Amino acid sequence: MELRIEEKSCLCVLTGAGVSAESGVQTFRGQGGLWEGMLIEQIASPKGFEQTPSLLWRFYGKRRRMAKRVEPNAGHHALVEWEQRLGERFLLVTQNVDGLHQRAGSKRVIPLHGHLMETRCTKCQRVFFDENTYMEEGEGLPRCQECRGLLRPNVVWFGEMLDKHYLEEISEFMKAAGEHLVFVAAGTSGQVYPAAGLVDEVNCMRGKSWLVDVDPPEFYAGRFNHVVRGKSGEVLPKLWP
Ligand code: BV8
Ligand code: ZN
Repeated sequence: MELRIEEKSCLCVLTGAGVSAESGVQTFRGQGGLWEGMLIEQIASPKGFEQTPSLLWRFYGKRRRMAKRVEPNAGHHALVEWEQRLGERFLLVTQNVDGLHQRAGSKRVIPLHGHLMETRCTKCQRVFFDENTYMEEGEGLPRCQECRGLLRPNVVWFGEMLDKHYLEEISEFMKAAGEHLVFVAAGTSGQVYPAAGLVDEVNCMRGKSWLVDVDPPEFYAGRFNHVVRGKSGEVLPKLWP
C-alpha cells in the first residue's frame, strides 16, 4: 500500500513521539512512557511549573541529555526526501521537541510544541539555544544572566496557547490543497489538541488521510482513510519510495 502522490497533490505530515522512538527517545504514554503514572497534564503546565519548577527542570534536563545522545532514524530521513521531492507542496508539522527532524535536514517544519534545546526567561522573555541547562541534584533553579528571571524550557505546556502563526500556516496549506491534500500522521496517539484535530479538518475537505503507528489507537485510527500498522522507521521509507 503506497501513497498516491499526483501532479496536484500536497502532502502534510504530522509526527509525534513514536517517530523518535527508533532513535531511542522514550515516548510519553504507554508502556515505560516518560509520563507513565504521572498526571502529566497537571505537571507540564504553567501551574505545575509554578508549584514545582525543580521537578519540571529535572524532567526536561533528563530529556535534553537523552536528545543530545541520539540520532535521526530512517523515518526522519524519509520525510526529508519527501520534502525534497515536493518543495512547497510539502509541510511537516511536528509535536516533537527533540529537534531530530531539523537535524535530519527537514526545513519546512512547524515545531508546534516548541524546542527542547531552547531556554526562555520567564521575565525578560529572551530565548536562547541551550542544551546544557539540566538542574543537577542540589543545584539552584536556573536564572537569567540578564535579569535574574527564572528560566524555563521553550516548550508549549498544557493550557498554554500555541503560536497562532503556526496554526494559520497549517490551515492555509490545507485549504490551498483542498481535495488534493494527502495527510499522514505518524507515531502519535492523537490525544493532544489542537494537533489531534488536524485529521478532522482533512476529512472536512475530503483529503486523503493515513495513520502510521505500531499500535494504532482505536479512537484515533477510525478517523483515517488508511491505517498502516508498523514502525515509522520501516513504514515511511516504503510508503512513498
Ligand atoms: C491549547 C510539551 C488553547 C513539550 C506537550 C482542558 C483544559 C485545558 C486544555 C485542554 C482541555 N481539553 C483539551 C485541552 C487542550 C489540551 C489537550 O489537548 N489536552 C489533552 C490531554 C486532552 N491542549 C493544550 O493545552 C494545548 N494548548 O489547547 O491552548 C487552550 C488553552 C487553555 C484551555 C483550553 C485550550 C497545548 C498542547 C501542548 C502540550 N505540550 N508537550 C514536551 O514536553 O514534549 S504535549 C505532549 O504530548 C508532547 O508534545 C507530545 O508530542 C504530545 C503528543 O504525544 P504523542 O507525540 O502522540 O506521543 P504518545 O507517547 O502519546 O504516542 C506515541 C504514539 O507512537 C503511540 O500511539 C505509539 O503507539 C506510537 N509509536 C511508538 N513507537 C512507534 C510508534 N509509531 C510508529 N513507530 C514507532 N516506532
Ligand atoms: Zn531575563
